[in-house]
Amino acid sequence: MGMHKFSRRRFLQISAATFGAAAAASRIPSNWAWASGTADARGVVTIPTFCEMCFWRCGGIGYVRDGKLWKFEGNPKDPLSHGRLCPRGTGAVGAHNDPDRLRAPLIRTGARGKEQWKTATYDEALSVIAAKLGDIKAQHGPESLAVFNHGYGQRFFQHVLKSWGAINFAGPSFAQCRGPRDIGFSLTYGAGVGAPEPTDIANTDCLVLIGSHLGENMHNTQVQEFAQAIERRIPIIVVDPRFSVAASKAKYWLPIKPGTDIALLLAWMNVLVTEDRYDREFVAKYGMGFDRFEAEIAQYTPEWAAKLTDIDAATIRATAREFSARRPATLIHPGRRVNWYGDDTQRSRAIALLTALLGSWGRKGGYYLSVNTRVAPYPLPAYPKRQRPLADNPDGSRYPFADEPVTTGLRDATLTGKPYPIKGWFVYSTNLLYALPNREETLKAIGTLDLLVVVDTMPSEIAGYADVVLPEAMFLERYDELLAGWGRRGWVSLRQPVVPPPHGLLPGWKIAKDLAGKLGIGECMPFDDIKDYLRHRVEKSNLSWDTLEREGVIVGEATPIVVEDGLELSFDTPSGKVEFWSKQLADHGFDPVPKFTPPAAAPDGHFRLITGRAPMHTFSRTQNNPLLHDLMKTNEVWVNADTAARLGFANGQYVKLKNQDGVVSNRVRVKATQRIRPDTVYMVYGFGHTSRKQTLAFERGADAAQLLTKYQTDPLMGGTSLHSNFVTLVKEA
Ligand SMILES: Nc1nc2c(c(=O)[nH]1)N[C@H]1C(S)=C(S)[C@@H](COP(=O)(O)OP(=O)(O)OC[C@H]3O[C@@H](n4cnc5c(=O)[nH]c(N)nc54)[C@H](O)[C@@H]3O)O[C@H]1N2
Ligand SMILES: Nc1nc2c(c(=O)[nH]1)N[C@H]1C(S)=C(S)[C@@H](COP(=O)(O)OP(=O)(O)OC[C@H]3O[C@@H](n4cnc5c(=O)[nH]c(N)nc54)[C@H](O)[C@@H]3O)O[C@H]1N2
Ligand code: SF4
Ligand SMILES: [Mo]
Repeated sequence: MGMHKFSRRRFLQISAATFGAAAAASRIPSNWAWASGTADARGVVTIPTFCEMCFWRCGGIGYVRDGKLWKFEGNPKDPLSHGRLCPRGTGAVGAHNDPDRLRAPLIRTGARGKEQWKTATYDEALSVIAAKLGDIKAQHGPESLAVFNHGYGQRFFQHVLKSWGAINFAGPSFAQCRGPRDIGFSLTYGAGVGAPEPTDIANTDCLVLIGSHLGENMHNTQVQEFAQAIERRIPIIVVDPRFSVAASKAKYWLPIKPGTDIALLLAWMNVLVTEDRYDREFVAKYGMGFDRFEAEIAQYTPEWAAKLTDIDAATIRATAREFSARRPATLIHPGRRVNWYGDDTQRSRAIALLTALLGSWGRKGGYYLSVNTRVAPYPLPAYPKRQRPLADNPDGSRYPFADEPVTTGLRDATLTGKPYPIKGWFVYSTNLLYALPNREETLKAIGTLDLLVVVDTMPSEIAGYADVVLPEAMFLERYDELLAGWGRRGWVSLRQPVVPPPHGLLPGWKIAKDLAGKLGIGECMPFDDIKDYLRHRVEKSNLSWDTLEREGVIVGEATPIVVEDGLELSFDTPSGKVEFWSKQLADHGFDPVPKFTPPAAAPDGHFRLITGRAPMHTFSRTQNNPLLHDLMKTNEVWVNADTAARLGFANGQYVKLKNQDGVVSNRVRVKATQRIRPDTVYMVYGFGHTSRKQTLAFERGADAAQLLTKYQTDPLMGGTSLHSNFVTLVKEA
């Protein structure tokens, strides 16, 4: 995107995993029981596929009994699930059975957002879309369609719309999630962390979680390794304003003042450098600009940080000594959702630098370097040449270090009409009204559109505003693109239908293919059945289709992923080194070594609102799932017990939250607890649904996203802060 010399390579690729069909086949036991489509003695059919209840993509096995989906369990062959799913994965059965699912395409008849529709056939709905897209293209050009997409099914829609000429594609996984982290690491090592994170929790001797709340954040493989780490009794250090589940397993809980992590990280680095506890060999061999870094870091004493963070200097020293004593097998976890305060790229860069001081990059018990997988492509026609700049970041100067498009940048372009008008939104599997901060802006932008298409499985809030809703079969009912996995080894997973979709619902690939036909570009989907497409790719890669269908996953060979195994480190930064002092940041007017700026203080009587996850729900997508709803029906607002007492709120009492801009939430129960700082309140995000068609989730709990009217944009890459709003607690009338 930009003109800067900055790596676009997201994952350090040490070798393309090689798959020999013979080698892979030789590892498969001959008595394999899960032949897809064949029933066992009890009449139970088992079919492997991979999960879409979140984006971790665990391999699972669907069980069908008497023609009905019975259960979904982990696939023991799968490198992510190791045979076990998290509660949300198991709950996929509820997503299949949810009576509130979308059943037919809808065409809007009332005003936007009024949820008035007529049902239509896919053919009718796609005709309406194709006609509107034709108008948009004729009047404004194909660049005027913005595509918001997320999740694994996005691939064929992306392909068809790119073939049609669309160029603006963005997902919340960048600016609203892991983007700042990956850019912070890229600026330091020349490679982002990527997902799944290459954190060697399995082998670490000391785990530092700074904000990352594993155990509530249920990313399966990490949680399994975390459980083992607890059993191994390694020291765990948790930095969180809230006593998280992880904190309850920790040797140290540091209840940091929200927004001051950079100060703590700088002080930790100060201790390592001034007490000579860092990895001199790593720094000498791979480091660039260490002298300038060292000179700058000298001022950040634990005493300096104590005043800012509310963590006393002795604890800062003790924890630094604790984790540096175990280097390089110390893991400072990079977190995942890091869009908190608008300075998040620098916060992540500080984590990357601390990791470098510990020498735990590319090391056992620290970060390993993921192995990539290559699968042969299917021959498809080339996309039309791009005629205009990307709308979110036209010349790369708006977000100089962004290496993916920024959702909120596309929203801005829609609102301003600059650099050119955006007249259509095509939304696939992302509930933009919950995922982006400042809902008013999203609604205002939607108000300017000629066309809003939403592809979803549920009557989500964003679907409520669509002109045309295209329902999709859920993941247990469809094929999708192959998964080329990366991690300790490379692997390939197959998503395949376990049960047929109800109500004649179509899978995404088929909807995309039919849309291509209507748009007159049918040649971009030159296969009748997606199985032909998938099989071609698999066989071209010298893999066995039969094996993949039967086992769901084929795992590549082991190659070195840490220095201890013989891995040679290299760095794709401008200097080819680990950049302790970043010239590219200095050249762009940013701090070459992270600096701490205090976050805005709370207005009088207000509390900072922070959010996170609950183990049994994913974002805003599972609250109506009957099985997961049973496990957790609503959220609560965590309030420090003393604060609650001072304000006269009893535990369990209903309150409403009112933010600094006067936005008032739905009612929610107070959880009065010592497990949170007095200046902060906490809620699980994703509740408080406003879509009436989600009958179980409707108005259950409070919606944290609604209260995020204020946000800062990270000047390096466009990440939007989600922890910069303040609330008061209001008694229910
Ligand atoms: N306030 C606030 N905002 C946040 C976050 C936060 O913690 N707080 N978290 C951020 C993060 S980390 C992320 S990754 C994003 C997540 O953002 P999103 O991915 O947008 O998350 P959801 O809100 O779950 O919206 C997913 C939508 O996809 C639909 N869906 C589910 N499965 C399928 C499918 O198979 N096919 C189709 N077509 N649709 C499907 C669901 O019904 C739902 O409407 O949100 C970000 N935004
Ligand atoms: N069950 C479940 N698991 C999930 C998901 C889900 O929806 N449900 N979503 C997945 C996705 S896409 C993502 S991105 C991850 C997100 O999960 P993580 O990356 O682990 O966490 P966050 O949601 O960013 O952070 C939440 C934690 O940060 C703490 N915190 C808030 N402010 C501060 C601060 O200033 N300093 C510090 N040190 N801590 C702070 C909060 O109290 C909370 O414990 O979860 C993944 N796993
Ligand atoms: S972590 Fe849970 S929800 Fe996510 S893919 Fe794995 S089993 Fe599914
Ligand atoms: Mo995320």
